[in-house]
Amino acid sequence: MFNQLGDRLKATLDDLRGRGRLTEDDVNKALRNVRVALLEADVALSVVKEFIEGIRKRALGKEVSRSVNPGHLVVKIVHDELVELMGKKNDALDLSVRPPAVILVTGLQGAGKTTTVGKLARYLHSLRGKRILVTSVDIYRPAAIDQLKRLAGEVEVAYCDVKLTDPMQMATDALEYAQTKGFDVLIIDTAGRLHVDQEMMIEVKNIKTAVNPTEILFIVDSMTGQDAINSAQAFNKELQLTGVILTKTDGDARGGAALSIRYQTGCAIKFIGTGEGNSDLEPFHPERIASRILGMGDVLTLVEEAERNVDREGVKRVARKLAKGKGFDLVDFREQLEQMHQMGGLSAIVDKLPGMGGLPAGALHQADNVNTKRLVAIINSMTPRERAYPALIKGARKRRIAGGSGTQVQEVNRLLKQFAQLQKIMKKAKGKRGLSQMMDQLKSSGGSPFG
Ligand SMILES: Nc1nc2c(ncn2[C@@H]2O[C@H](COP(=O)(O)OP(=O)(O)OP(=O)(O)O)[C@@H](O)[C@H]2O)c(=O)[nH]1
Ligand SMILES: [Mg+2]
Repeated sequence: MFNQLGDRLKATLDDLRGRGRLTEDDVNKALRNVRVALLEADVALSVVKEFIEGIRKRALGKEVSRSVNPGHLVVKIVHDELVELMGKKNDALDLSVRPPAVILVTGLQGAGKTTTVGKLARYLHSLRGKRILVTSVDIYRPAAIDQLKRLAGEVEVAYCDVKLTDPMQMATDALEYAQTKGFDVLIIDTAGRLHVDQEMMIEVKNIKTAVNPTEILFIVDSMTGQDAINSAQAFNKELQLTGVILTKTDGDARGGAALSIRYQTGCAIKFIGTGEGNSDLEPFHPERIASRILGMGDVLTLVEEAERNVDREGVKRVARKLAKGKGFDLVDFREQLEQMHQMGGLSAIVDKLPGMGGLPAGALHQADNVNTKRLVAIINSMTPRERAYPALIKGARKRRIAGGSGTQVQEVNRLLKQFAQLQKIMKKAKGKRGLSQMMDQLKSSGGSPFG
C-alpha cells in the first residue's frame, strides 16, 4: 500500500530535506506536489485541502524559520499531520466486558468478512490467548458456513454449529452457547449486504439488538477507494460502528481509503488485511503507517511481526553475532530465509526498515518469488566451509551445488547475489549499533524516527 504516494512524497520532501533555508515559494511548491500526490492516492478533495492547509500554517510558522534544518522539520510536520489524519494512535479492540465479548462483523459482499473473522480469531486466540468461538449466520450462500468452519479448523478455534433458522435466532443461540461454555469472545460472521437493501439492513440491526455486540466492525475492501468511505458512512449511520477493518491493502497501490476513512467517517481503522493467509492481519498504527509512507520504515511492526512469527532465539543469535562484529554467513541466511518466508518475504521486511526504500525493489520481489525451499536446498548442498566463505564458490563448486540440490547454476548465482545484498543490509544495520539496539531505541522513542 501507498507505493505511489510514498514515492511522490519522498521525492518532494527529499528535495526540501537538505535545504538550509526555506522560502514561502519552496513550501508552496512542495505543497502543490503533496496535494497532487494525495489526490492521486484517491483522497477526497475536501480532506486534501484541510490537510495541506494544516501543513502550510505550520511550515510557514516561526518554528520552521528558526530551525537549523527547516527541510527536516517540514518532513516531520507532514509526518505528524498524516498521523493526525489517520487517527493518532492505534485503536485496539475493546473486549473489556464480562465475557463473552461479542464481535459482530458486517460489510458488503466479497469485502473479506469471512476471511477476516478467521484472521481475527487467530489473532485473539494465538496472540492474546483468548478462548474464541466463531459462527456464521450467512444463510444465503450455501458455502459460507463451510468456509468459516474450515477457517476455524485452520486457526484452531471452535466453530458454533447452530441450527439453521433465521440469522437473529442463530446469533442468539450462538451467544447462549458461548455463555454456557465460558468462551471469552464470540465472533459472528454475517452475509454480505448493501446499505440500500433495507430488509438486509433491518436483519443486521436485529442481530445487533439481540446480541448487544461489544464491537461492530465494518469490513471493507481498501481497493474500492472513495466507495469504501461512502459505504462505511452508510453502515455507520445504521449500526454505529465501533471500527473498520480495511482488507486487501496488499493489492491497493493508492491507499486513499486508509488515509481518509477515519477523517471522513469518524470510525477508526482497527486492523488492516495484508493478504489471503490467516496471519495476514496487522493492527493499524497511524504513526507507523505515516513513517512507512514517508520511507522512514516501520521498525515497530517489523519487531512485532518478528516476535509473532519468528523463532526469537534465532533472531537473538543473529543480532548477537552482528553486535560482536561477526559476519552474517550463509547459515544465518538459511535461517533468515526460513523466517522471512513466514513473515511475508524479503520485500515485506525491507519495506519496513528505515532508509531501505532505495534498494532495488525488483530484485527483492524476485527474491520473494523464488521458492524458499529451493534456496534452502542450495545452501544445504554446500560444505560448511563454503557456507562460511561464499567467495570460494566458483564454477566447479557451483555446478556441484546445483547438481546436489536439483537446481540450476543460475539459481546458485542468484542466491549468492541475494546473499551479498542482504549482507550489505546487515552491515548497514550494524553500523546503527546493531539491529536489536536500534529497535529498542525506536521502541523507547515511541516509534518516531525523530525521537
Ligand atoms: N489479497 C487479499 N485478499 C483478501 C484479503 N481479505 C480477503 N481476501 C480475499 O477476498 C475474497 C473474498 O473474501 P471473503 O472473506 O469470502 O469475503 P466475504 O466478505 O466473506 O464475502 P461474502 O460472504 O460472499 O459477502 C477471498 O478470495 C479472500 O481470499 C486481503 O487482505 N488480501
Ligand atoms: Mg463471507
